[in-house]
Amino acid sequence: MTSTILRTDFERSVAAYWNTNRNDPVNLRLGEVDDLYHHHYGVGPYDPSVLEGPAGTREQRIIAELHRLESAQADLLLDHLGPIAPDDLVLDGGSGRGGTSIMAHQRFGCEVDGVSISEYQVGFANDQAARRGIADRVRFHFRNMLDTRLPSGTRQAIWTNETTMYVGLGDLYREFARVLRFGGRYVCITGCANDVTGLRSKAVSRINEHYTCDIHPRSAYFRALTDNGLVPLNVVDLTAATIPYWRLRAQSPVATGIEEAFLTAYQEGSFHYLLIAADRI
Ligand code: GPP
Ligand code: MG
Repeated sequence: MTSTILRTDFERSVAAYWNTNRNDPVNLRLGEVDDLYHHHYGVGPYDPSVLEGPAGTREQRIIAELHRLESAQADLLLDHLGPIAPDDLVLDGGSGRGGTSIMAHQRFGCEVDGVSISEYQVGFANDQAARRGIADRVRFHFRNMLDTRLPSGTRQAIWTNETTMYVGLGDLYREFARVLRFGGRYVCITGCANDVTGLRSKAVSRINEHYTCDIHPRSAYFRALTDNGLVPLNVVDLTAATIPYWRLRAQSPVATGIEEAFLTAYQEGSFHYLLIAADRI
């Protein structure tokens, strides 16, 4: 069936991955801690005591600690959005199971629209908003972030939390520049390949293969932002801050097998975990 939401074979294969990846303890068991379901990684040091102590509670303590680091990552992203008022509208590009969107509404009281090309994720995230009684303020749509169908110039802020490796950056930032207001803020957290070490390393290629994504080089972000009137304000290298998350995850009962590729890529310097905040001019 042809769809105007899913335009290419690549997008259909990405949607199929997220529509069928429904039994993912690394995300569901973490989300069950406080009903915030994330699809991104974590930052900050972990408490090493979770790996010790009573065996009966160890597993749950590791899960809770991984979840705390993932929520800390989302909080850090929200810290960079600038002032957001309750009557502001914001957009979550690639909203997953809704975690960052719900946190944004809790913090700012703003209205959030999230878009995802996975109908399963959209349904899951809308259920979360309904269960919290905030479905009138936090809405998730089965839409493509390259074509959000939101009115032009209406958003005070937009973020992408580890989703830009699924799209062409030129197309993405053209659309974001359209829907942001003048002076609105865009925040991106992403993993990107290091131009200085060359093209994709083996470890970065393994990550691409694992998630069916296409990790961009660092240079591509700044070129596409500048080309579309998005002027970087803050660039934060979070690589050192995310390594502890991967070390803890590698020792956890929810490890998926991709942990060593991330640790290798970050430690060899072929890959960076970056936050970029930019203003629409
Ligand atoms: C996944 O989060 C995030 C991505 C697939 C994007 C790739 C990110 C990079 C920084 C390269 P997830 O929470 O669904 O992954 P997992 O199931 O492994 O926890
Ligand atoms: Mg995860």
